[in-house]
Amino acid sequence: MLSEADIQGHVDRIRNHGYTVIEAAADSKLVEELKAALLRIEHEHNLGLARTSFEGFKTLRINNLLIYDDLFWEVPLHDNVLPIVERMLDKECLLSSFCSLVLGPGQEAQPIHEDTQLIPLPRPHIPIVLNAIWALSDFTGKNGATRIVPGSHKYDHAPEYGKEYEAITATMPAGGVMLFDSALWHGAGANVSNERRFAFSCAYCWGWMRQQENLQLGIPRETARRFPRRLQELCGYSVYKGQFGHIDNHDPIELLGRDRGKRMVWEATDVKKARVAAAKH
Ligand SMILES: O=C(O)CCC(=O)C(=O)O
Repeated sequence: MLSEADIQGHVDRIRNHGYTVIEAAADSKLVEELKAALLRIEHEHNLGLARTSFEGFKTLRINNLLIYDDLFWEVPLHDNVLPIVERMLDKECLLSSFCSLVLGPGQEAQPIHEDTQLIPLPRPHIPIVLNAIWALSDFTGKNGATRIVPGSHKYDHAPEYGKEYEAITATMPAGGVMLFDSALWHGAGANVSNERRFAFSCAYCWGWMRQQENLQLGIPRETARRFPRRLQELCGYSVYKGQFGHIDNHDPIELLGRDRGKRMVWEATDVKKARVAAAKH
């Protein structure tokens, strides 16, 4: 469990350097179980390798992970990560995407990029997406640990696609999580080892943004009904500031059988006014 000082320390490092590493965020039991679940799903669903150079021809990416195993629900909600995200964005943040990143031996280095570089905002800008790379294997210089360019989240431009940049390698033992501002220049390293590098990418964005994965349509309603409420909210069954995301003035969480959700801002304003007036009499 993170202390107040831990949370602030991580936030400061992300603001200053663009990234932080949460050592031993996940214990070894959870890491082994998550890895086993990935292997089981890969075989049960006969999932194959990615088909683009960006995603990696020798990389297994399983998108929309929450539909495959209830164990994965723990990842976006994890106590050692989510409080830092909520402090940097706010408590109405959303899960943007959640996928596996399993780099096979022989996988070439991924081009250096920003995750949000296609969004036409002038740079530098406030953090809009935070990406948590979960190491489920020891991340080493040989098996493709993520490469990062510290401080690049403050640059006024995005990297040129395919160009080589000086980068450091984010090595960490399994169980570690590197949490970074998605404007940080980064990319998976080359896997020149004989083993697969297991990882997750679990990205969060503001509640006023479009999520990278369409989780409301991609996750069957019956699956989302079984999620803990916080995960339902993270997946978009929520309204930002009582305004963005409503359905006919209702909070979409009600679609999942929950009691009345958040009031819309216009209704909440009247309720507050009435309360103040009543208190005066
Ligand atoms: O696998 C990694 O280490 C990073 C992957 C990544 O940055 C991406 O696919 O956008």
